[in-house]
Order: sequence, then C-alpha cells, then structure tokens
Amino acid sequence: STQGFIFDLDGVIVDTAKYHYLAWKNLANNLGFDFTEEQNELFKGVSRVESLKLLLEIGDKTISQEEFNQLLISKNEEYLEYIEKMDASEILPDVPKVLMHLKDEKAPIALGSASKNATPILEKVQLLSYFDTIVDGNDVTKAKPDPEVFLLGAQQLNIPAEQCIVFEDSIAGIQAANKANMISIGIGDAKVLHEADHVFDDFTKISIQFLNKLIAG
Ligand code: B16
Ligand code: MG
Repeated sequence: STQGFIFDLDGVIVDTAKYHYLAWKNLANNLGFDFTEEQNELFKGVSRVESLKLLLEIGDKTISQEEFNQLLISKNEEYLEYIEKMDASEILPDVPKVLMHLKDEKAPIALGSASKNATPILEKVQLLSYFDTIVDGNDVTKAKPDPEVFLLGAQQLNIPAEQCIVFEDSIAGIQAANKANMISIGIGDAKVLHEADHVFDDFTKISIQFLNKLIAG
C-alpha cells in the first residue's frame, strides 16, 4: 500500500511563524496592547480571521466589521513585505533532504496549510515542484483543528486518510491530523506537541530509516 505525505508549511518547511508574529505584534501594539511569543503559540496553524479574533480577545477590544476587515488587510500587507524578501536560505534544516528522499521513493506529497500565501512562499524558496498537490487556506472553509485541509490533501493524492502521514508544528494541526486518522508527526517542542504520535525537534532528527518505515506503512 502507498503512504501519502502531507506537510504543513509555516513552522515545518519555513519559519514564517516569526513573520506572522511580527505582523500581529505590530497590530496589537498599534491597538495599545502587547502580544507575546508565548501567546503566539496558539496562533500557529490558525487561519487569518480566527487569529485576529483571538488577538482582539487578548487585547479585550471590540471593533466594527469594517475595521476588522481593514486590520486583516494591513496585517497581510506587512506579512507580504516579509515574505517578499524570502529565499531558499530560509528553508528549515534537512527539509530538502526529506522531500528528495520521498520523491526518490515515489511517495505522493501534498501541502496542507492554513495559509492563503502558501504557493508564493513555496515559489520563493523554490520547493513548489516537490508537491503533487497544494491544499491551502484558499481551498478550505474550516480551519485547523478541523481535519478538512488534510482530508482534502489525502483525497487529492488519492490515498486513504489512514495511510497519510502529517508533519505539523502546531497544536491545532496535530489535532487536525489526529481527527483525520492520520499519523501525526510533530516538528518542535515535545511538551507543546504531546498529542502527536511522534515528535522531533526538527528534520535533522528524523533518520532515513524512520522515513523508510513510514513509506513502507
Ligand atoms: P495567511 P500553516 C498558518 O500556516 C500559520 O501557521 C498561521 O499562523 C497563519 O495565521 C495561517 O497560516 C494563515 O496564514 O495569513 O498567510 O493566510 O502553519 O497552516 O502552514
Ligand atoms: Mg504550521
């Protein structure tokens, strides 16, 4: 049986979480409150709209729908300025090695990201060609922890959900993978990602032997 591999983008392939954080922090500061890196953990994997709702809760702010939409636009404009400057040097360690190995083994690969900016980011860092399909924030209506993004990825790869392996850095993303009955592999802090089936600090800690076991199913 063939196993499918689904990669989250932000925090797994590239560290754009730092850019999201900078943009949200600026927005919070402009509204008169602070936003810490610890609070940002809960924003990882969460859609743009849901993130702004969370931020306004943190700052205890109520705003009009019009202002809400305007803030979404200005946050994204600042974020786009950061990603405009990205190149392949921002790919996280050993990601190309893992993608290359999976390709060599003919394993189907999907992207499963909440971001609406996923394709331009993959283009910027020159990894787009590794992916058989891209599922991102433009394709789904329900944000992680809902499993929609990963189920759609499996469907587009034509692989049953139970035969898919998800790499994720966020709590919401691990929960989404688990709900989809996929194997969840956390990339990051094992204490934060304790709901994952396996956790590694980063891809340098994942051996080819372990990958081959996943490929074999
Ligand atoms: P955008 P992922 C997520 O990407 C980020 O982790 C999250 O912080 C962000 O709010 C979300 O994408 C939406 O991104 O504003 O670019 O549409 O981790 O699911 O790849
Ligand atoms: Mg992520």
